[in-house]
Amino acid sequence: MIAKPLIDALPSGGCSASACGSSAAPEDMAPEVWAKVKDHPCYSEEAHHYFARMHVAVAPACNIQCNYCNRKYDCANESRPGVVSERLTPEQGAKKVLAVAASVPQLSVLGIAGPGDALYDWRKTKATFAAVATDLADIKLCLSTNGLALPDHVDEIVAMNIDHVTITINMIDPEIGAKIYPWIFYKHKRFEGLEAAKILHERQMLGLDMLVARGVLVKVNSVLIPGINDEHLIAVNREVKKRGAFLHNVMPLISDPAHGTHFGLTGQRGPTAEELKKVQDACEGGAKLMRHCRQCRADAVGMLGEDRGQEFTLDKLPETIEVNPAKREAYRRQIEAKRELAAFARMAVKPAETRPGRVLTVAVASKGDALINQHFGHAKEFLIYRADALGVKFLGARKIDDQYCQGGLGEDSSLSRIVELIRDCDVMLCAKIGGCPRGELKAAGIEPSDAYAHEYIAPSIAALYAARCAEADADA
Ligand code: CLF
Ligand code: SF4
Repeated sequence: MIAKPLIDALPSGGCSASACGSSAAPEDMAPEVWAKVKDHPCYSEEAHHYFARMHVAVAPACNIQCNYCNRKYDCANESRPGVVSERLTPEQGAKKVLAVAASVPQLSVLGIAGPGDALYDWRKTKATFAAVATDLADIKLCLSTNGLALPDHVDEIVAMNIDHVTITINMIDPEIGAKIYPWIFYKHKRFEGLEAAKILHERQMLGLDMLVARGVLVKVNSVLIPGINDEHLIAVNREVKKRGAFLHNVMPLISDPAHGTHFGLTGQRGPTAEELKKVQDACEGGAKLMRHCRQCRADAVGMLGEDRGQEFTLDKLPETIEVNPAKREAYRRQIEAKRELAAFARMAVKPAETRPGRVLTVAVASKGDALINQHFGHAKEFLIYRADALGVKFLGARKIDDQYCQGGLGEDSSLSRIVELIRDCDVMLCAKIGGCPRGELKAAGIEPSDAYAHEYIAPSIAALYAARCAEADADA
């Protein structure tokens, strides 16, 4: 539903179709790969505008120790450290998935990411997946592992149709690994230091090779630990690309003494946003980067920017749950129609005209469907895009801790934090904004605009970029 005036306004400069949402749009990949990722919100940036995932914490045991983990909490490799989820039996986990599927039509993926290691605790992971696969054929199964036990389970992973596996790979040099992993437990024996890191590295590489050979899509998560593996992650990126990984997700270490981890207690800090971006940018050209990860809660339910876990705790699950497959199917058809329109909007953008050196950084308030459709005051996150002569590129999401509008009133302290959050942006696009925040943003040098309300994100930014270039040309 891209507006005609917007298409007309589209630039001779702007975004090339392949650059808009480039990392995951259908026009950018082989049809068989697109078929696998098109409804996985983590494996496709495009899909994350439409589909939701959930985690169930059914696998508590772990076979290694990471210096950024405290076992009191869930596996920090795929969930925000310091968040404890409700531990579930496989039966409870499967029941919870049914309950979510019955009321969240966007739900397309069940991920098991702990609270320990999904493969070390394979019996429980498998029982949960088996129950869900029987009841809900339209749910994709996804798991995350540290990789140590992975080579032992590849056959079963393939047999169970699990075609998305994440391996956390923080190093390919065991000397660096020894600074991250104090010990591992392997073949009924505890190994420490360099020996432990060597075994872990070999098992991770073997597991990655085996999955790729069997056609499973592998995402690699790497925790960026300043001073330990920051430079090294570029070599990790190149190595996992060489071995066929589909996606590389460089995540910032979250380190807080209150979490009681080794790193938290010894003062190891996490990276700044600039340091993270620097490493991500340096990795460009290698394995494709995931930039839309939200470092989920361990009991995450909903779209990636959402936390609906508290709506589905065990005590809130109904006795009997009925999932209506026809209703879910109808919803998917609606989504397909929306994405066709979004794809049309991307295709409508004409190739870029070179405007060397001109860059526009844009913050967008969106509540999904790839549209600029969120009010400024209700935004819980901003999507950050960069437009330049090469096109429009998604850079990542920034979370707003306290939304501006609370109980119908604007909150001044939240406003100043929001302004700080997007201070490096030139423009903020949203569906609607009031006078007070508009003034504050302007005073900070950020142009607020609701001129593209309910339009598609990428083509709107392309049009805006072109308009800015034209203005600059006229002034020159
Ligand atoms: Fe969960 Fe991970 Fe599967 Fe996604 S999360 S197991 S691949 S279904 Fe996604 Fe969350 Fe980032 Fe993980 S946004 S933390 S990458
Ligand atoms: Fe913790 Fe996960 Fe590392 Fe195990 S693999 S120690 S649960 S972060």
